[in-house]
Amino acid sequence: MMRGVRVQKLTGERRVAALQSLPDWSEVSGRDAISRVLKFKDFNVAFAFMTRVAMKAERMDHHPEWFNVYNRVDITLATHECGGLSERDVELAAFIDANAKVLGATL
Ligand code: HBI
Repeated sequence: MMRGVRVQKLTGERRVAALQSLPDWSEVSGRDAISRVLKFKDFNVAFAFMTRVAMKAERMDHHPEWFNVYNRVDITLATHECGGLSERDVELAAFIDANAKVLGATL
């Protein structure tokens, strides 16, 4: 669906506005990417969250870099084909935030 479409790297004012719309995300040092750590009640809830995000990622053809131990999920978002942040990262981050909220994430 989005495969093959040229992805524009976010720069300047558009990048600043995107980061302002995602206050729970941090810029990764040393690369143009954003990250967020989430904690859930237990592994079951964390994995339910990951399943929702995985299905969204598959629909978008846009995949998180993530790490899970028990109830914790560390997520990094970047767009490899543009070597930085794109609107795809912003869309996936907003989806992650909405689902984290529904599933009672902390941090
Ligand atoms: N996921 N985060 C991320 N960044 C990409 O550039 C990316 C992806 N998933 C699939 C994908 N690119 C494909 O479009 C290409 O690797 C073919």
